Amino acid sequence: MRKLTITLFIVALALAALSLPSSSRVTAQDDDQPTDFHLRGTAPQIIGQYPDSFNYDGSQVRPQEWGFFEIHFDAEADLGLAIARFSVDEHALDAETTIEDAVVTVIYLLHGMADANTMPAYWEGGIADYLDLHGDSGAEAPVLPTIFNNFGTWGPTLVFVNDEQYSGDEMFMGQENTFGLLMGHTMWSEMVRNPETGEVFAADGETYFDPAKPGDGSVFSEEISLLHVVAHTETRDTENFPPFSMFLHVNFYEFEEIEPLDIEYLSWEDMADITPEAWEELVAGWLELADQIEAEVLADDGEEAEDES
Ligand SMILES: [Cu+2]
Repeated sequence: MRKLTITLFIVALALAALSLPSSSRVTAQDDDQPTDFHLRGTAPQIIGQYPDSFNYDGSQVRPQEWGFFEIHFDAEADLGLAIARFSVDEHALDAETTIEDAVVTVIYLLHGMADANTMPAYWEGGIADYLDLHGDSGAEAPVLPTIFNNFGTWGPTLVFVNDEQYSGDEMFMGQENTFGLLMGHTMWSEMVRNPETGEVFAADGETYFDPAKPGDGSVFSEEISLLHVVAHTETRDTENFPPFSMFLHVNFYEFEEIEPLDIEYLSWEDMADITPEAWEELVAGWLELADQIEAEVLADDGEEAEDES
């Protein structure tokens, strides 16, 4: 398996080196492209559940009643805050936990790693912008076809099911996991799935994508129109795909640009000597912000429903 992974990686690198930029894609940073992102996604669909959170045939892609993914990212400074919250009808989170009629909240509080030297170069410090990921891009696991993204992020997250934290592993990024952090990843991507059926196709557009063939994929549309929420543990579970004990994967299909937040973003320096009291206050603040956004989103939904009737 290890040998296969290394071979795939070398093949991916070779392909990445050979590939020429296609006309409709931006492969290098233009000076006039924004590096500041303020977005609110809605229309959530949960992608699969334990033991398959990519579900290429779409059979376990389930739209949820309501939800939002609000993003405030500064890709230059690698600072920002993003909060997702969505209703869940029924969902197998891990081998032992199925949640029902719940509300899940995911908070992306920091980006990258405490020691900047230990992260992959393609993370660009934690918030990368205008880049290909997955497939044969040579960046990220080939769990999806190669897709172009306006941004991709990596870093710690907090997950709550209703008011209760779903704590991660005992260790996180090589340190004692005092705050119950999980590993987070987000992307703002091309429409890699058929938004109606949830399917992800190989290059022929007919057979389903197979991660064993990372270069053989296609996208439903090249429009940047899909926001991804990912949070997972570091503990391995080879019964699960991807092989972590918990892997949460949610897509948001509608989005609008919004105003920046008037807050100071958390930095790794702040985090290094944070007190338990300060941490509690921060978490309470993020959850309060989530409540405010939820109220706005539900009020908007109510207005739309009224317009339709
Ligand atoms: Cu990704």
